[in-house]
Amino acid sequence: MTSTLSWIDEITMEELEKDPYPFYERLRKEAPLAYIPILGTYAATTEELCRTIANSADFEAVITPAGGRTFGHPAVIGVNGEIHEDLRSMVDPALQPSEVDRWVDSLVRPIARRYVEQIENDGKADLVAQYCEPVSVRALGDLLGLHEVSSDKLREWFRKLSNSFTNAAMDDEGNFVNPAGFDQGDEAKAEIRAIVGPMIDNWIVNPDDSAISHWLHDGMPEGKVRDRDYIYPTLYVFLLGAMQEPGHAMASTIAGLFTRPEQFERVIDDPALIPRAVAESLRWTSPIWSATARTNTKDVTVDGVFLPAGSVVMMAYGSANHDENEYNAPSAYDIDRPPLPHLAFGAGNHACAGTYFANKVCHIGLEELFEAVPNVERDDTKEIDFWGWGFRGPTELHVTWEV
Ligand code: 261
Repeated sequence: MTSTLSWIDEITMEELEKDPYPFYERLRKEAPLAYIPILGTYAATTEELCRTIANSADFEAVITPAGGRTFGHPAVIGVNGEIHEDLRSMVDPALQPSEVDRWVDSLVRPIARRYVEQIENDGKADLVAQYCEPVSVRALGDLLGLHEVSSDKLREWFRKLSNSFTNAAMDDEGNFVNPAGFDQGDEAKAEIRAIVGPMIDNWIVNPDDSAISHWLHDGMPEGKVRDRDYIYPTLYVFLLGAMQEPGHAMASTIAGLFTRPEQFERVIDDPALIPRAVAESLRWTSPIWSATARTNTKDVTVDGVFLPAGSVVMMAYGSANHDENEYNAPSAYDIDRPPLPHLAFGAGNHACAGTYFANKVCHIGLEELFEAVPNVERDDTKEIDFWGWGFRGPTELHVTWEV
């Protein structure tokens, strides 16, 4: 299947990964709901279409082809009805704001302090590898109960799962262009099962306060636990998105602030501005840029486009968050813009379960960093390269400071 506009047929995954914004800007103008041959799916690219489809009774969640190949079934992002309700009832309790408020500071602040201490006397760092990613994975890793798994191993897992999940390129016959791209995801999953499996064996007989232990036991009849094969796909969702994206969000916030030195100075002087700086960053470079999808349960026509029942529509939230009809100069990072809602955490009944926790991790992480090294500066000798179409953020963030 080809699209009606020939330029849409020519886009490559490499171009999208390097910089999806020009392509999606043109889609928003000329074909806001379009079939994208390289993805083998439709894409919804404006704020209105994403919000409408995410809340529509004619659509339900579906995992993308490469996502399904990577996570298997039943992953919480790709199921509906009773299974979705059960998986949300499993993951939601620990992530309720009132619950998170009870422990998030004592969980995350010491972690942030520990990673700050490892760099604060160096006068320079790559904040992605040495701070944002480690804080992100350690916070969630400890919450899940994966204390024994090193931060470097958790970073390796999310990277392998992420590369596999976004290995989306499809040919005209509906086959993956690069099947070997799933090998690293398979490798990560095999290792996850080898390491987490014995931990699950233990949690079955010795429940504790870790999230995975609760996933096994909560809401189950006396003496019964959820089957591990039922839990694994949703654990992979967490080990990818929930591990990677707070790190992306912190790094993008710092990169955004580097584009506005005067705003950066205000945030350093007044940490109360950090939540605003993070919120604008989530709009500006949405970490989950285009990774979730919906399918229509019957034939529908949306925005003049006929979608036969069972079509797959990717939600390009990173594009919706640059919608010119919603945001003035959307590609500018600006903490002073009107704080309009954004779609970085999705919408509807599949909206992110971890919104509150993820924001807290970012706030606390940046508070501790800016408090310890308030004179942090961008290392101008190094580029800041953003990468990713499914998930997006700076690949490295080199900074210096006077010690
Ligand atoms: C925790 C959210 O994780 C994901 C979201 C969307 C796609 C893949 C993910 O792992």
